[in-house]
Amino acid sequence: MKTVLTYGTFDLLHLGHIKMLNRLSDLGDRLIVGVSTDEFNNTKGKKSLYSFEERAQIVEAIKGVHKVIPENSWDQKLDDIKKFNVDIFGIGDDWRGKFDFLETQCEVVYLERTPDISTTKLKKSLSSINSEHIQKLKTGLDSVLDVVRAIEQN
Ligand code: C2G
Repeated sequence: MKTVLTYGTFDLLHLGHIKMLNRLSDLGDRLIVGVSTDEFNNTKGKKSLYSFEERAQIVEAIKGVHKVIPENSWDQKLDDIKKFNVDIFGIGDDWRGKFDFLETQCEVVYLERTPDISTTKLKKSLSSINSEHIQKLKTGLDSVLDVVRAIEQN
């Protein structure tokens, strides 16, 4: 039984997260994911839209994920590796080199991040949608509905 371990915030789950988790899952027989708690996110300078509980449930629902644990601190990795008898620690290559010290306990792999997608970008796009945009969309949809109704009546 080869166990893989990773950590992350996984806010606004997107294809970059999914591809990473699937690739990590393919490296072994079970994948354990440490999801950053809201408090730990603060130390990472991150504010999630979804709470820890919500992010944990979402990650838990992913097929290749065997187990979700809370990530409360930078220092828990070695204990988790021993506790879960981890064979491979994996994470995105944006962290390359940062976790080499774990090599005393298990294999460490850095996998390429998916380009051009991030929670930050998603948040930015969502925040640019304002009530004016929504009104324009609604007006446009109303016009389409008028046309559909006119066609139906003929
Ligand atoms: N990721 C990716 N491609 C993206 C975005 C993220 O492959 N476009 C990967 C990251 O490299 C990471 C995982 O998805 O392996 C989770 O990313 P984040 O939620 O941003 O987590 P992060 O802030 O990197 O937290 O102790 C480690 C930290 O908790 C890692």
